[in-house]
Amino acid sequence: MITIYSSKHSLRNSKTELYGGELVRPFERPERMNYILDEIKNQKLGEIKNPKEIDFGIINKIHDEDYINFLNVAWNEWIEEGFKGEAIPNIWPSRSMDSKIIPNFIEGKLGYYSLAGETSISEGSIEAAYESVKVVITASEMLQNNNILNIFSLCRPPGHHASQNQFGGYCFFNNVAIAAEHFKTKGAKKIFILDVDFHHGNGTQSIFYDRSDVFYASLHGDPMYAFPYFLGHADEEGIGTGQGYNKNYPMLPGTTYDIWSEALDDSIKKISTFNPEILIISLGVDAYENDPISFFKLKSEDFIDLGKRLSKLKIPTLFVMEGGYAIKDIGVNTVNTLKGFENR
Ligand code: SP5
Ligand code: ZN
Repeated sequence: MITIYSSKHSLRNSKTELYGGELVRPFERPERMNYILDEIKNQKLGEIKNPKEIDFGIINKIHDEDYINFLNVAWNEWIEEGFKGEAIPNIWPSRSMDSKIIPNFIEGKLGYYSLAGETSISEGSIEAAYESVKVVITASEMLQNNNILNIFSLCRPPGHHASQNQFGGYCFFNNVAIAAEHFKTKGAKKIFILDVDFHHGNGTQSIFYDRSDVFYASLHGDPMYAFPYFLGHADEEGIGTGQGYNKNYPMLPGTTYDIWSEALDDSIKKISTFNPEILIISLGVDAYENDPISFFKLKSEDFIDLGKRLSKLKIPTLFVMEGGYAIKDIGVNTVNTLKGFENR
């Protein structure tokens, strides 16, 4: 399997994450990529290629123009203000003051355009987010043009929490959503996005919630107990034309592979029935038993089985990296999934 990867992900190197009342080094850190690259070589997954230049206009099909403009200027506005730390939102248009008026001052804008406060914006963060889009579009084009059955888009930063107009959960641009839109502009009629990251992909769900051409299904920690807390319940099934094209499998703390794989098998039935031209996997490996911020109990060998089950569908598949924070094991867990898929 070919991997698309850019070393420029390292431009995203924020020093702070608001966690447990402290500012800690972010769980989502550049070294994650080293462990994955090492394991790709170790298990001889295949070639690693650089992304090509792309037309970033595709981002506008998913994200609002004012949101993109905000991301482009946020860091500069923050430092021009003389703030010493990284840009962390600290106020939101929450339920009791649900204003649609966008403030002028950077602090207000950060709150308006964020859905969580753990993701600091730092110098280079948004450049890295653009690079991540380059990676996913390059991979998508290769999958579609070269008539291959699978490809790995080693994206960083991740994307599935980013909505039309909000960042958070370590995400700025929604890479899988942009890829799905790209496939559509190139003629695909139906795309299925299966999200196996431990966290619910609230951004991806929200982007496609009213659409029947992109089916979104997610296996994740029950939002009663897990980030992003405010989306991802089982009764969220889509709206309007999109009714019936969204499927959530929230699962409880301590969930092991026997339970998790039942949800997986159900989602695989949905994929078969929907019969998409392209399958996109939001591949986070934070369902792993030793992940520091998650509560599922998947073992490294379970990821091989995950890949194997997905491969039985025989649909051209784009794997896109999302989360996974048990740093030393994320390489094994990621490549196990991909190898399991290849050795169908
Ligand atoms: C892409 C991705 O996986 N994003 C995840 C973002 C999660 N950020 C919030 C983390 C809060 C963790 N709280 C867990 C406490 C239990 N130890
Ligand atoms: Zn996650």
